[in-house]
Amino acid sequence: MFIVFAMKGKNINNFENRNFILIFFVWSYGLNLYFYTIYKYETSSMKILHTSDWHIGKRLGSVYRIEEQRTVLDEICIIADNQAVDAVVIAGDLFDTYNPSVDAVELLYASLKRLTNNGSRPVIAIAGNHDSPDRIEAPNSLARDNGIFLFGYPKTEYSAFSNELPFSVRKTAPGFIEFVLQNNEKLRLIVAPFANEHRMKEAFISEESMGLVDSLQNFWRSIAQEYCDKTGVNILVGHHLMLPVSNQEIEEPDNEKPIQAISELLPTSIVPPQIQYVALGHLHAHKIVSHSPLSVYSGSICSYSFSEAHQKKYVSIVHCVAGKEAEIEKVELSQRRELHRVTCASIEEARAWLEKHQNCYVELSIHTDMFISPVDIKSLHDVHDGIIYVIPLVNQEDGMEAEAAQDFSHTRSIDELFTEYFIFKTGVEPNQEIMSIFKEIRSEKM
Ligand SMILES: [Mn+2]
Repeated sequence: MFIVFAMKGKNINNFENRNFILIFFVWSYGLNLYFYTIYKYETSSMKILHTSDWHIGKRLGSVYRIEEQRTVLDEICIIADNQAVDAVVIAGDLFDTYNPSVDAVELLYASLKRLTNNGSRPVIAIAGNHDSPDRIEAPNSLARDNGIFLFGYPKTEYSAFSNELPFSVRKTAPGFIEFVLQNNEKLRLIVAPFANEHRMKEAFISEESMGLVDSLQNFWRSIAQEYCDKTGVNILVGHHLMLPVSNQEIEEPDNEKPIQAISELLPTSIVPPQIQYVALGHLHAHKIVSHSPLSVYSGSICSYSFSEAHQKKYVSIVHCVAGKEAEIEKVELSQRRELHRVTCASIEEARAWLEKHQNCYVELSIHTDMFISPVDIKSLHDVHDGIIYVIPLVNQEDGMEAEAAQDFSHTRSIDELFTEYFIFKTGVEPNQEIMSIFKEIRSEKM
């Protein structure tokens, strides 16, 4: 007689907290029973939530969207809890400006704190090109005791410490941190906040003759060689333009401070081979830029310009097992307001569209024979609270447009054009004083 049975469970002692499968073989020979047991450990996978480009405090036109951002960040905290992630990584552009408002700062800190789930998981955030590196790092002495780790510069280093939290920081180096999580698994992060050319040169001054791309490659490789073996999960988090060499086409977000001009494009080939996942920030659309290693822009959390209208927004849930390739699933964010770019044939058609599509932001282009009157504009705003721009498309007969353009560029003086523009914006003619200021500025420029 021969019996095999298996059981699955969890091994909990001081050293291990891993899933295992036990397989029992039982056989008999005459009256003697023999037992044979095999333990097979399954390495459990680590789950990391990757998000970026929060741009807290960003306006759309004149609309301040912090309440919408509060709702979406609340949704992200709920996703982190429901998915029971082991760590959270935020890849830059936390704020929209160097000097965010007090309520933007409050919302960032409250969200980071909630993401730690009462200090039970580390939350790691880096500065993007919209962030002031000093401002991002300022709360560090308070933040780290709550499980929050903020990196503003390429060579920021934490000192190793252990405290009341259920995870610890075991090893650190400039631009590197290793956590030992609750289940004793190791999470290593190479941390690459955005740095403009000046900051890059400052950080890598001795290697300057090599060029910044080579310097970064050498810097990351030496970290990876020293700290990133196959006994832990190895991740690089960065706010850079990073692409496979073959794919140089890139569209940076509208109204974004471009980083292509001031920082070199980084090929994914410079990522050290030990790295299993590259968590990127800067591009606002979710994008997998490479599969080897898996390199992903998680995308912004809201649509921040009309070029992002109709884009879906996500956070990434990254499944990592030490020594294996990472996998991601994306979770759509549903609580944000949609952006729409709409063209209508008339005011009536625009009003009908607006009545049907509430709770969104709209850029409305309307065909009209003349400029749209203030009364009509008000009638649109009366039925919708999310109109950001109204663009009149003045119907012209064939050929008129070209003539008008020529008229604009050749036959009219700059003072005439300014007067016309001033009337268009304010409804009144500029007085003598305004005209003389305008002339003064104009002569300075010339
Ligand atoms: Mn950015």
